[in-house]
Amino acid sequence: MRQSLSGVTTIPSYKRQENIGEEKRADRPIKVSVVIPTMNEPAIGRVIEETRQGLKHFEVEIIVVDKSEDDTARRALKAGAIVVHQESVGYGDAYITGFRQVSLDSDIVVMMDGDYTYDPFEIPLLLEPITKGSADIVLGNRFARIEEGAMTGRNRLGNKIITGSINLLYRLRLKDSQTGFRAIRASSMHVLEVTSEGMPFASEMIIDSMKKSLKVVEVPIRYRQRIGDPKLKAYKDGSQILGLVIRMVRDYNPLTIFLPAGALLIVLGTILGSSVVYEWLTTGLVTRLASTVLSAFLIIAGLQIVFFGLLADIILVALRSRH
Ligand SMILES: Nc1nc2c(ncn2[C@@H]2O[C@H](COP(=O)(O)OP(=O)(O)OP(=O)(O)O)[C@@H](O)[C@H]2O)c(=O)[nH]1
Ligand SMILES: [Mg+2]
Repeated sequence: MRQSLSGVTTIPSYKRQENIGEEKRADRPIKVSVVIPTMNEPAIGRVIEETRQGLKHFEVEIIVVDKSEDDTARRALKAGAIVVHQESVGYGDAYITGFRQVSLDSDIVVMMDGDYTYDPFEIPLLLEPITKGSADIVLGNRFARIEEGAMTGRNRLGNKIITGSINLLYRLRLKDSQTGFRAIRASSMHVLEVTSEGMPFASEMIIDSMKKSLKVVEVPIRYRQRIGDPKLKAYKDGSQILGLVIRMVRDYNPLTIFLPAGALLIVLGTILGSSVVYEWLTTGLVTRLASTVLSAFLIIAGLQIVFFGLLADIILVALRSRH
């Protein structure tokens, strides 16, 4: 059986709490676990203090997963967080590590950067759709209230391309797929199987949520300029994220990629070949050898791609029905 993010099996061994929000819990307040990955974050103390204040009506645990060379861990500990040292490296790996530390009686898990870009007082906005029972995963849309200079033009463009691709391929209408401010119903977190160690973690989480039929919603949030140096490497992380999205579509729904790609080649081959056929029909001659060969090649390659997609789809359906 595969391991889920929590480190327990995908079917958790303890009682799942799926009724939160649908049925108000009279016995105890809702417990929120806030997981914060940090790599040299000077604002961490302030982030932790404001998180506690912002969540004063909830039971709270704050888990900092640290990979710093400075005294971030010490400051987080002083501010009252549970601090876990990250053995490996990477944004995704930090969350996988942090999720394993979440208490078994936690109801909702919040993901937040330690750089003060997100407003901890807005955490309740993320919790509301879950407590009301209308979502399993809530994403904070930064573009709703983004401050001047909070995101570079390059990152904004990269986000648009990645979010557009995810929307197109998974039939979603997200505005900000790369947000680091999220809330997840704890029972849903245990179901997710996300393994990306780097920044693609954020995209894989959305894609896996679609596979698991979890309800994902976006809420508007504010986004401020970060305090401290950015860790995101725009080109490297951006291309890794796009690669992941394409691989996941190929593996999960191959027809989405192979059908249009094959159809495109067939259409191009047919357009090119139609002039050759027209010439042959009107004059009885075939004079353009290169066009003839290329047209035949495009049509055959297109058909092969379509058949490959169909075959891959049949194999996937058969494999899924066995699980
Ligand atoms: N533990 C750990 N934390 C990391 C790692 N990489 C990034 N982080 C933290 O993850 C959070 C997100 O990284 P950021 O650099 O803020 O990335 P971003 O939010 O996409 O970019 P900005 O808009 O510049 O903030 C921050 O709190 C970082 O300190 C890592 O390898 N390990
Ligand atoms: Mg950040």
